[in-house]
Amino acid sequence: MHNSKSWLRLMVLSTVFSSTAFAQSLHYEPVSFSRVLITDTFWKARLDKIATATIPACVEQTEIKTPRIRNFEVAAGLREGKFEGIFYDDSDVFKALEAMAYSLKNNPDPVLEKKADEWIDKIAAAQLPDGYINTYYTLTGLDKRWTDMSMHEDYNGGHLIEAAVAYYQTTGKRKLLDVAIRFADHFDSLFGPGKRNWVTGHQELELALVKLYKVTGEKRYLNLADWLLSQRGLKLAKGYTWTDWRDTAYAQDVLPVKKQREITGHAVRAMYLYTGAADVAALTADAEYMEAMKAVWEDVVYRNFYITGGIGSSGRNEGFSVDYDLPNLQAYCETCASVGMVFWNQRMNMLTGQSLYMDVLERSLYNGAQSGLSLSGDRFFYGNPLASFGTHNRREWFGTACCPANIARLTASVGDYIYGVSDGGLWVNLFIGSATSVTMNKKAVGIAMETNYPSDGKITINVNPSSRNRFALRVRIPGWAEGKAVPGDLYRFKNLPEGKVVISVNGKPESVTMEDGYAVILRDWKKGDIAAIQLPMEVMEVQADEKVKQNAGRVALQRGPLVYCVEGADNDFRAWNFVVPENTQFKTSYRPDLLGGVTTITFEAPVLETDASGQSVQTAIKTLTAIPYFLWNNRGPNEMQVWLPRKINALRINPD
Ligand code: FUB
Ligand code: ZN
Repeated sequence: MHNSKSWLRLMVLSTVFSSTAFAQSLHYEPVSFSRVLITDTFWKARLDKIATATIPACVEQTEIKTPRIRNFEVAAGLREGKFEGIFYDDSDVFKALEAMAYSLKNNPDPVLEKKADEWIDKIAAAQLPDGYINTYYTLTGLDKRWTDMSMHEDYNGGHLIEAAVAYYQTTGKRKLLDVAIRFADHFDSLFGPGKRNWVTGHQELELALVKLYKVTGEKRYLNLADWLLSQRGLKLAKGYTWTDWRDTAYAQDVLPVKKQREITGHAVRAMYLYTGAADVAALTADAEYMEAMKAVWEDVVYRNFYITGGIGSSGRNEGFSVDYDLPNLQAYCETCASVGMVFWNQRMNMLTGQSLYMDVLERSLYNGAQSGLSLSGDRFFYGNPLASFGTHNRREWFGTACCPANIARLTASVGDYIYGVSDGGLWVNLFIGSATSVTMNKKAVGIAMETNYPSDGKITINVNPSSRNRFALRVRIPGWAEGKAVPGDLYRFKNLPEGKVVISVNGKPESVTMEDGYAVILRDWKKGDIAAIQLPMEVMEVQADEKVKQNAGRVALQRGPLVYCVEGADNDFRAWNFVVPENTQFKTSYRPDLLGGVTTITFEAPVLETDASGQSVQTAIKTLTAIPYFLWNNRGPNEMQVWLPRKINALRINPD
């Protein structure tokens, strides 16, 4: 890890090498989803499901089965009625719209676009002349608006802005963007230096205002985001109405953001806060934000992080409890919190150029977040436990329905996380079959990545410059490929991988330099060059720090970026009745027939069984099958475990 001095130095250097108007402190600027076409089997299949099942499910719930769109119609005077639902329900409409915007890029669909335009017309019609937009207060009493900081008016507005920016980027249509601008201007007219204080009860507007700044170039929005951050920790928040446990730590409001060093409270609030802070830090080069976020990030990843990339172990506050308290059965791990980890870690990666943040992002993306979505695309987990007695099941929807559209918008926007561009550098952060075109040294360069990752570890990157072009291809080498399970010591691989990372160009081994976890291939690239990377895809046994009591005497399995689990559906409907002794041999095989095509891990293990009468027990050696964790519960409610017992004392024949 870098100490704080080198952290600052990195920031200064990155300022010097910045490549775009908005990248003062960034090592690279990400290539937008709107310029990346996803082509690979893993992600294309998921994007197709988002288009054909997830978004239709969100539309049906939002428009027909729940009153979310009706609230806008009533607020706009298009129908009679009153507000129904929860005060933050508007946000689900906006998040669904944002997901539609991303999805329309990879899956153009005129019918869906028409639906989005219809919603946008209703939203625009519900906006008040002064720019205010919120169906709850419009329909229950405008005299109460902006009086209670916990009532999500600004959170809803933030999601409006995110949707508007995404829809504008995909379609070029401005109508929703203009609604968002009017809302932001309305907020700006009321709050800010010399105006009223506002310590939001749910962060979100900060990161959204930065997006609005980037798309409009209007500096007021960046200043407002910075000001919102600066409001926290000053004991100004007299406007929360929440009670008892919903204290200031819950909303990360104990200390000013720049002084924060520990993770506290509600996980989604925290993730959105630090994402916004990182965005502001990137544009203002504020070293104090950076210091704070680095410390808080370490507190999350070193002590409060699940192997699945999930965070927020406690259902009590939908968030963090005490260090190393990481229960498996009761793990809360809200889908939205993993989505937020992806947001925040991308910003940290861009700010530092260090691959370890992308390693964390990849873990959360492929495991904790994707587990929130069924293979069928229309069932969702709100919490993502790491063990089950067979009582958990994904659901069609929730009263508080933040997670479905959140996983939809993240998955549909996966194109945002793959490539980055800096002066003289093309960054490859994730291994996803895709095509894009970037500008390097003022000349166009076509890029096409091909891979079956995460099923196998071979990645080829076709580089097609319009003419000979000298630049550095910077390919992230995942920590796990070099034997480091996670940054810090919370989880360790039992052994180092036997395979090595191999890099070649045009079939010949290429010598590379390593910089902060990236293999840097600097050369004169010409049309048709192919860089190939082979990552070792061995089954790795993971052990947790002994301070995680819940994982004592247990082991988890990981292959590539995927964490595995044992699910009853593959193992005589039991997942608690076996042990994994030391020196167990693991085999892998690709099963095209299973769960849409999956690489399974099989191993021989002693299994404890009862006879038919249930009165005697016996052991047998059986072949057990493990599947990627994110795929569990696609065959109904089932027993499941990620952390597998080494010893017989942790074994349960019949856990319920
Ligand atoms: O408050 C809005 C959303 O509802 C939060 O982000 C989720 O955690 C859920 O509490
Ligand atoms: Zn959620």
